[in-house]
Amino acid sequence: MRKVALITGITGQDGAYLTRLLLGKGYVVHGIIRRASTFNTERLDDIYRDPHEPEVRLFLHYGDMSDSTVLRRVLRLANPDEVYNLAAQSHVRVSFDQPEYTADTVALGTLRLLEAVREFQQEAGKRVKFYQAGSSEMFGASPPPQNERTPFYPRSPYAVSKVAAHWFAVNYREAYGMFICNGILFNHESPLRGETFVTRKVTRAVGRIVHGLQRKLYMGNLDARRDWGYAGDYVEAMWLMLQQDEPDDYVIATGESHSVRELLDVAFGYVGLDWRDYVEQDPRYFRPTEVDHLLGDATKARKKLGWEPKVRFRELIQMMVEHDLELAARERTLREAGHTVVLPGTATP
Ligand code: NDP
Ligand code: GDR
Repeated sequence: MRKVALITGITGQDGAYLTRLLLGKGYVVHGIIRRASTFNTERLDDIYRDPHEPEVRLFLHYGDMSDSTVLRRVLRLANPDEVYNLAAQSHVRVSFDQPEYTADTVALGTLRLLEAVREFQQEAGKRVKFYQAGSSEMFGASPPPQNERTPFYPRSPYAVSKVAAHWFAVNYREAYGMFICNGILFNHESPLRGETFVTRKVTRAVGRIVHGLQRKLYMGNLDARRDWGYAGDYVEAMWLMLQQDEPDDYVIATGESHSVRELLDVAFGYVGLDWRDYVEQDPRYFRPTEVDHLLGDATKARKKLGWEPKVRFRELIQMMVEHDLELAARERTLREAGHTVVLPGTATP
């Protein structure tokens, strides 16, 4: 019998990598997607097949973390062995603009799903393993290095909501004996990273500057330090957590931190440019309360899960720059052929 997984947030960066990983392991994968007026399945398009075809193992269902009736219905329909809760309004800066919505999706959304899974387990008479996508943002102002014993000190509506989701998950594990793991993942990036997160914003700009499509890059705080890893490595840790005999919480990180300035050095340096000629600061990209330094200690994951990051910072940024150089080259070709190219995120604040 094939294992069945249900993924919320399947259209996001991690959803796309996790889906590929699970399909590769023989799983049937169900995902919840939001209805939007434009297509939002771009990251899945190359692996999605018409469900009428034989042997299809990826199924998408409309739903939203704010709608518990749909969560219940999709659980019954999918009948999963594992649930990965990745859905979130995941942008820290945006969470200051949309605090209530962020809390609804991230904190209450998790509670709705936990409650739906609890009921589903009783109805179906089976145990479902649950992964909760926690974040290093929960540590916030707690000094580095951070591990599973570091106190949470969240610094944004997003981070506060993730802390609430974390404790909902712990409480459901303790109260109902559910198999729930909190992954506390530090920043992880890839060529599929959303274009308003700092790594991708920089690598996208490098590609466009090289191809003469952009002159300036407006940024926020260049002094912040983050522990940046590769999304492909991190989704493997999610899966490993659910393959253990006992549920537990794990920090997933590389153990190396770099400043945004160093990120600029590596990304622009890769194409022989000096970022100081292009980057300007714009106050709208600063956060009312910033997280200065995140640096994870993933010793527990290494010992218990046998997990280690394979891709390091420089290699990761180079992989992203190479991808975005190619993307910009295609954009230039289209423009030169007289096509109107509308960039995703052009109107994003
Ligand atoms: P993305 O922002 O790329 O993806 C978020 C996903 O959640 C998208 O599929 C999005 O749908 C979906 N979503 C947003 N709001 C709702 C909603 N109300 N109902 C249903 N789905 C919704 O995030 P990542 O893939 O990078 O991250 C995955 C998870 O891991 C998130 O919970 C994030 O907070 C957390 N995390 C991420 C880290 C990282 O560095 N990437 C680090 C630590 C934690 P749509 O495509 O329609 O917008
Ligand atoms: P973060 O990621 O807030 O850590 O959350 P992001 O890439 O947005 O910011 C990282 C750091 O870079 C600084 N910064 C800028 N950030 C953005 N987005 N745009 C800029 O122009 C800019 N200039 C400087 C930020 O101030 C910050 O210090 C990510 C998300 O994926 C969360 O969902 C996840 O939980 C955490 O990582 C771990």
